[in-house]
Parts: sequence; structure tokens; C-alpha cells
Amino acid sequence: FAKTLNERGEISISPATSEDSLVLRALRRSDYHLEYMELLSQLTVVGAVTQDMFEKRFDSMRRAEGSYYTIVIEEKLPKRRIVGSATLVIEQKFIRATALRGRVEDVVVHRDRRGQDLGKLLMEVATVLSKSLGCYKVSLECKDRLVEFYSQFGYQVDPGNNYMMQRF
Ligand code: 16G
Repeated sequence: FAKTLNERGEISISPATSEDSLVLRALRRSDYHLEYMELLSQLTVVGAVTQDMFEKRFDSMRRAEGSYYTIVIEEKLPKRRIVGSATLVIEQKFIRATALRGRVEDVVVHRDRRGQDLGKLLMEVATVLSKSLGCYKVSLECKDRLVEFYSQFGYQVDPGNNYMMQRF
């Protein structure tokens, strides 16, 4: 990532297939107005999230300093909207001499922008960030069909270790 941030904290990115209308940056409180929830709805159920709910959650994530890093891709033209997002969550541990552990969550690219390596960019940034923040490991959960995609960034299915959960 040799490119530098401009005064708005944005990095211009230009996939081969488009004009230079995309920037990479951190999530902002005002992104609710840039169709952020519509984007997340292409990943899973979002429910009815009002602007107030979004802002409260954003503020609470920001107060948990050093815990949530949401990276987004904004499309400037023809219409400003968020077309990609990934969140790196940092968990603080007692083990391993008070280690940090990363989790990559809610990776999504807008259906109109798939096939342009934007997911790759988000994953590379989230993964490099987890390493540079000092995480001893970083993990993610994904569907079988995405194992190959995530393996290109160094993620591996861990034999003998199972992902277990229950839904409420
Ligand atoms: C996927 C996501 C996870 C997200 C979940 C939502 C990645 C790498 N994994 O597992 O972060 O929270 O889907 O699905 O993006 P759910 O609403 O069914 O839990």
C-alpha cells in the first residue's frame, strides 16, 4: 500500500474496468446516507435500522477504542454510495501474554461491483491491518464455496478445530 491518504483520509483506487471513481477509507457516521445498510443487506438480514440506531452503534464502536476497524469502498460516480465493506474486530485476551486476536467480519461487495477485485482489496487491507496491530492470529467464518477465495490471503481451514455456534 504505497498510496497515501488524502486530506479526507481516502485512498483512490481504480480497477481496470472503471473510471477513477472509487476510494478506500474508514467507515464514517454519515455513511448511513450512502446506502450502507443496503450494501450489508446483500450479505445477510439487516432488519429495520434507523439512522438513530446506526449512529448509536457507530458511536459505541468508536468508544471501544482499537476494537472495530470498518474499511469501506465508496463509489463517487455516477452516484455516491458505499459499494464494499469489511470489518476487522480486535479481541483483547489474557492468554499469550495479553495478546490480541483479530476477526474479519461482514465482508461484502455490491453486486454491481463484483469481479473487480474489490473483495480482494478489502481482505488484503483487513489482514495486513490485523498483523500490523499485533494480532497473534486472525480468523473468519465463511461458506464452503468461499474457502478458496479466502485461502489466497493466507486463511486456512484448521483441521481438528471446529467452528461451533448456536442461534438465538
Ligand atoms: C458471514 C460473514 C460474517 C457475517 C455472517 C452473517 C465474512 C467473512 N463472514 O459468515 O462476518 O457476520 O456471514 O451471517 O464476511 P448471519 O447473519 O447468518 O450470521
